[in-house]
Amino acid sequence: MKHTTQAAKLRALMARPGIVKTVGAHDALSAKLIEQAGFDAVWASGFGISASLKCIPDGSFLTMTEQLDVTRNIAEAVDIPIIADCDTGFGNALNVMRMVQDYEKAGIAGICIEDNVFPKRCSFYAGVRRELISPEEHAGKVRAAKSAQASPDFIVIARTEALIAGWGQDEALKRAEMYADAGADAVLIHSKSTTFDELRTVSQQWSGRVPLVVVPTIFGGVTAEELERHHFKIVIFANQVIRTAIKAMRDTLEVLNRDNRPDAVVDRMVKLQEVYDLVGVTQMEEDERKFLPMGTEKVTAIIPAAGFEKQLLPLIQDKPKCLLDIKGKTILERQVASLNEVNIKDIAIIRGYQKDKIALPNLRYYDNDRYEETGELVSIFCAENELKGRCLLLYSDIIFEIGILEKLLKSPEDITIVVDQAWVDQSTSARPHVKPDLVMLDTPPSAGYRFVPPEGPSTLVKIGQQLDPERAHAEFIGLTMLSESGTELFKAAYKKRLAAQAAPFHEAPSLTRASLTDMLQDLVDQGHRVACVSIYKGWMEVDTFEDYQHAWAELKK
Ligand code: SPV
Ligand code: MG
Repeated sequence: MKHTTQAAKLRALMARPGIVKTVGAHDALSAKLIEQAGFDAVWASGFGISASLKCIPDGSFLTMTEQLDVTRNIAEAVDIPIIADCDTGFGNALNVMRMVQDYEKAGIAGICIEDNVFPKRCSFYAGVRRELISPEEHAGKVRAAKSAQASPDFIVIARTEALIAGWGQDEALKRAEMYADAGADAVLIHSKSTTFDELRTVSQQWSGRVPLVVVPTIFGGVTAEELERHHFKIVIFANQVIRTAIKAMRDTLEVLNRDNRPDAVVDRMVKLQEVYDLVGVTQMEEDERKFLPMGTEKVTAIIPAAGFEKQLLPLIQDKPKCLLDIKGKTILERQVASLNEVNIKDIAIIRGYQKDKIALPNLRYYDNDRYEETGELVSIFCAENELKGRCLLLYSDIIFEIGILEKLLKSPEDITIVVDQAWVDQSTSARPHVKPDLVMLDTPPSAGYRFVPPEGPSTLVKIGQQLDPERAHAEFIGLTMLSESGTELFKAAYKKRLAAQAAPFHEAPSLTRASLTDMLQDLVDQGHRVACVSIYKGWMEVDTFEDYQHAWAELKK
């Protein structure tokens, strides 16, 4: 169990040579930073927790539950051991027993209790009443604490406030001895002197029977090395982190208030990514991929819609093809509605011909102003910023049933395209103007109306418009899904070709004029698997005037 390990870790730190460097935290985040900075242990500070949790004085105003809750958060956030500041033990010796049980269960390595009367007051508040309980009573609390711990490794530190109360070094040393007698694993003799001199003298007189703990809050000039030379075993830098945090927050607020813009404090802030790293966003993303159902993660849709196709004139005289109206809705509006229906809200579109006409809200726009002399692939890479994570590449002239999209989104493959096997059954003369993107699969489908979707996806062998129709098995419908690594692969393959600039590029005269299908063929030729999800009808494209008429006839409003 983690708490046993934590207490054992603290014991091991105390057993090794050198001083144990401990820093005060007030919450899980500050504890994490302390751990990342390389300190040995965390002090869950009563002063810091009172200030940050409720903005109240360090005066026994927090209940044990409140203090323990924060301390537990701290313990859960880090792997280094926690020493919990437990003030007076939240009551008498019996309360201390329950406290030890609860703190130990929370994974705390050790606790520290002080001999102030309850309610305690922070050692450094000047004008407050200060009384100590009798050393016998505090020794009783120490005995109670030791008797209540479950693991032998759990550490009890006894703290005396005799020097703080002005009762002198003899009283402090006497109390420390009594607490060690009672079984304390270490003693903390607290001092408010502004120099180390007082504690140096005390340490020289200390019997050494248990290790000494020191909190150099007021005599801050002393170094850990010097404390180590005087046989202190644990040093606690108790409240420097919260005090510097307060200063940083103040300074930021002052600048924000003066300049009235967030960028005015940009040099004072960590980048958002640093916060993400601190709190473990990468792990969260990994877990999402591992444990959430496929197809529910964020997908970016990219629609290349730059091209101009003469054969559609005069239909597209004054608008790009994706804005053709079919029964009161443009193709693009229909596509966006379908994408939204499967929860795809990140949609990027690449405009070119009549670009100013495309102005739907909530889309991200990219322009390919060289649309006349470039192909689809160049258009897609105009939106290269969008090519990260899972991506859906979608031709701008197709309308499809939502089920097709749902089926595609479930694909676990890196690169998946949708192919229509109905093509084999359709007479080519029915659509004489069309130049379909034909595909050949590794497993020829069962043809005709006996179509049964194959168990798993088939693998693409060949794709293109110049494929022999006799040998083709299906038609690519213009929907491509890339997984996160599929997207990286797609980008890398394109970059590789860009560097080489071989002409022709598959069916295209050059890479510049290439279609997506040329790149898909290239991926296949490079040995990558392009999976094909098969469908049977349920979609249409608008490539010709006849297609457009057909769409009007077929589509419901
Ligand atoms: C605390 O951090 O709450 C302490 C240490 O008890 S000090 O405030 O320096 O006394
Ligand atoms: Mg305290």
